[in-house]
Amino acid sequence: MGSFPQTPYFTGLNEPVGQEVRLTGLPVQGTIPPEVRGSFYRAVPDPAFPPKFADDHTLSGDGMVSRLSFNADGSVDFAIKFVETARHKAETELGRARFGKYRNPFTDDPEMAGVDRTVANTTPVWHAGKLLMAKEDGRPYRVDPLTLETLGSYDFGGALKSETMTAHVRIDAATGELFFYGYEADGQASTKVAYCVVGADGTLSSEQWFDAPYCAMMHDFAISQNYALFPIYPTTSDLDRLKAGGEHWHHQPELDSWLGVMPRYGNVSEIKWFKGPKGVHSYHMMNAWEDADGLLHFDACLNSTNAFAFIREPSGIFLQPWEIKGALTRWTVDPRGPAGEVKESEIGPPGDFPVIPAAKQGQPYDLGWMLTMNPDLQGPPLFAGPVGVSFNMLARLDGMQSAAPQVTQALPLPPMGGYNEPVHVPSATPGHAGWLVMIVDQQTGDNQFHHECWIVDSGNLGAGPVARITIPTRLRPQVHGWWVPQAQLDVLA
Ligand code: V55
Ligand code: FE
Repeated sequence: MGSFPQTPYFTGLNEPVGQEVRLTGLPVQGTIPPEVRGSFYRAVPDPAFPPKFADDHTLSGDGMVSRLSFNADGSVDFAIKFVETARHKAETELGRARFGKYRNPFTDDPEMAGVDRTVANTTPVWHAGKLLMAKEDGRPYRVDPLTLETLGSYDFGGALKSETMTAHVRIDAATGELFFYGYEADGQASTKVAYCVVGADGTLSSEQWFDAPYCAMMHDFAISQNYALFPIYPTTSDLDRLKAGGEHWHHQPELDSWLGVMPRYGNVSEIKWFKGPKGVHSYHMMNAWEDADGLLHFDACLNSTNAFAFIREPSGIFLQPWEIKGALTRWTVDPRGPAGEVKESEIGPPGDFPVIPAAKQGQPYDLGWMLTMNPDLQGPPLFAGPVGVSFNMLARLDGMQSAAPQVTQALPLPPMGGYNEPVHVPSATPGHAGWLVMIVDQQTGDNQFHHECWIVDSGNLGAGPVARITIPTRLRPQVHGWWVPQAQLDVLA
């Protein structure tokens, strides 16, 4: 067995851990609000074996599912376990990597042909009493939410035709329906996109396929009360490049971006494609919503190019981090009129990992939170994650329905500190905006890190965490998380 490449994607906080851990009764400082009762699930990529290619990166890591359980008696337990994907099993059998480059099956060991190569490493999705570990290049794996045992690849009881399901789903809180899509739905570099609706009971009730304007990395989408919105940014794939052993993604700054809009219960033939600016890219949307005049607003963490250097550089784009412009950006369209261009306005800071209350999904909303960089940091940031640097400031935005939302509160971290994406836990107290729960990483020395889970009053960020739970084991950066209230787990037991 070789060793891990000594690149930023495999060293420092990104150094592989690969240990399954279970810890009970974690040390708690402060007071855990009684409303924070349930489980915080996290998806953590962690390569079990050194990659076949030295230029591999953090998106290829084997999915681990982690659970922080906030128990009725105020204690907190921690567990992390590999998702036992077909790929992880095949590699564990020989004790080495058998799959090649990120999303390029033509670089795999020949005997792996036809073996599911997804690593299920991006989002733990909770819906209809099932926990699915999702990654956009394949179907999700279902895991037991209590034991974290892997139950197998999941296709909605045989109903799903698409070969892929996004890691970014949207749930309408009022109807309980799950909306998702899968892109490259019938194979590598395909333009086919499957748009799916799942009832509150978990039944896949609709799957319709359409063609994207080109094969793009469709990482996230949005719903509003009446529409489904599919953004297309010019990070593109190409079958000939894949067959030649190249990268799955190149960013093409000369191409237009697009926003596809259709009635969310309509027919895919009704999609209207609104044109956006050339070359831009977003990983995550904060929300989409309709105003009183029927205009449709689409709020995304937009960047001037793809945020990942390992996608830009093979595309021939060489930029310093400070040359990349970003802002929470609103695209407004009239979904009833002819498809034209989006109307664009900057409405917030640069950054990513937008969070809103689950109840506001697809609805007009007032509040949002996101991660950003502290412009006044007095020291080095924390080097970690796929971008290379962790976000070090949590920001709250107010007035999201206005033309000029404002950052009203912020919680910066000290030098060499970084946030993982928060989850929002609602509060039953009228007027209380709820809690944010997240892992905070702090570098304390040369290759030494301290990890805590923080609970922050989402209406009083400046006060700092109301509770800090130490996680006394080495953690790798998370991608996304999900909050499941205790009552929804109690019915399973
Ligand atoms: C992202 C993450 C992925 C992936 C594609 O954060 C995009 C964005 C963890 O895997 O495969
Ligand atoms: Fe994501």
